[in-house]
Amino acid sequence: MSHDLRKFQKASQVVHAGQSVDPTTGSVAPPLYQTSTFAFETAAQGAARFAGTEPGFIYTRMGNPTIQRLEEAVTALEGGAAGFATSSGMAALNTILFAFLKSGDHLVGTDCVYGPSRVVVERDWARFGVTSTFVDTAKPSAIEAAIRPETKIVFIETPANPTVSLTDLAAASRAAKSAGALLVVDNTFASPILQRPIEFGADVVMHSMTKFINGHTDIVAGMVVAATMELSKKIRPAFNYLGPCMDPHQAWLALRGLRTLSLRMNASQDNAIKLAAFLERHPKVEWVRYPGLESHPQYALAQAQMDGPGALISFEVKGGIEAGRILLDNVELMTLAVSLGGVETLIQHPSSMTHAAMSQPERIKAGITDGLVRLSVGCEDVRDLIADLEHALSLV
Ligand code: LCS
Repeated sequence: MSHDLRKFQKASQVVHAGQSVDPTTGSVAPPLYQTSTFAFETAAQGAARFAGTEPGFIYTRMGNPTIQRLEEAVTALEGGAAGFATSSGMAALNTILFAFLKSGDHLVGTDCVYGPSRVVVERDWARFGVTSTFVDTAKPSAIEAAIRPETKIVFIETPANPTVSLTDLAAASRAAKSAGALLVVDNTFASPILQRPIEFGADVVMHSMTKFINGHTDIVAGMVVAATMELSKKIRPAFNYLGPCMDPHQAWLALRGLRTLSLRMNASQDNAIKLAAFLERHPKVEWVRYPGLESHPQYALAQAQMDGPGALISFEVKGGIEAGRILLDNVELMTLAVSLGGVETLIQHPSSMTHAAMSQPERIKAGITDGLVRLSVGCEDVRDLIADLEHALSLV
């Protein structure tokens, strides 16, 4: 059986969440149940499992012991009631929307979410009659103003991708609850090490586990965590019928990655704090946005709702997009690639890459300027990272 995790510190929790010694072999590492289906002992047992009157596995799309360990681990870290591991972060988001929305419903969202998270709502869910309003949720009054009688979901990302602007979780929860809507929070940037939205009233938390939770840039994965069993019961049929499940091997890798989440997050964050300060002092840098800098407009909120400012920095080089290109083309240790939250430092240009599918006016309104550069700080020695940026900036 898993330990009662709540009495332990976060670093201990990530090592032990969902972990138990295999009772048949004593294996300390989790067994990999690479199977699509599970045999029933009798026809009556199969029928009972389908009827839900007897616990047990049926078919991997609906549940698998390796995947379940990962679901239990992330659910425990988030303080939720039940989790659903998905093949990607986008699968996690679409599972939530599939579970809770129907034609005629409305969603209020953070304007600077991960580009495809917004595009799929505005373009694809719109084809099924779902309307949406994306606003600057850094202002709680903007959420209240956008809510309509038919609003069913308030969807926020905090810190947001790529601007690292924050949304007040407790205020967003109050606004959603007063309208009878669910608060859905994308917690990818913070991970449960730094922020647990359910503590502030979130109903559903989602992750792209491709990022910090797995942390090794070798799988794509997602997770949905429901705050209550009642909400979980609504997600379960959507999950079973939409079919966004992950593969057991993917779950096994994500579990292995999860064990070092606290170590990696702390190392990356320590580096990010130093890099943000370096960038802020650099004469060729126009502006820096990082929740750990006092210059961040929501520095106080970061201190109140997060256990640390994280490892994502956005900034702009003087000279805008052209200067930014020179920087991106001249880093050596850092890798020019999208994605984030891995052990290696990644640098990318959101307006031509991750957020290119948004229109330029929408990007600008959401604070994603053409020259914005996003840095996902990894676990290298910070002296090497600073030297890399120093050299690339000297060529601008
Ligand atoms: N939510 C956030 C905050 C994300 O950053 C991403 C991916 C997703 C959801 C989607 O997750 P996926 O399906 O990729 O696992 N963000 C990416 C990024 O910033 N660069 O490449 C992918």
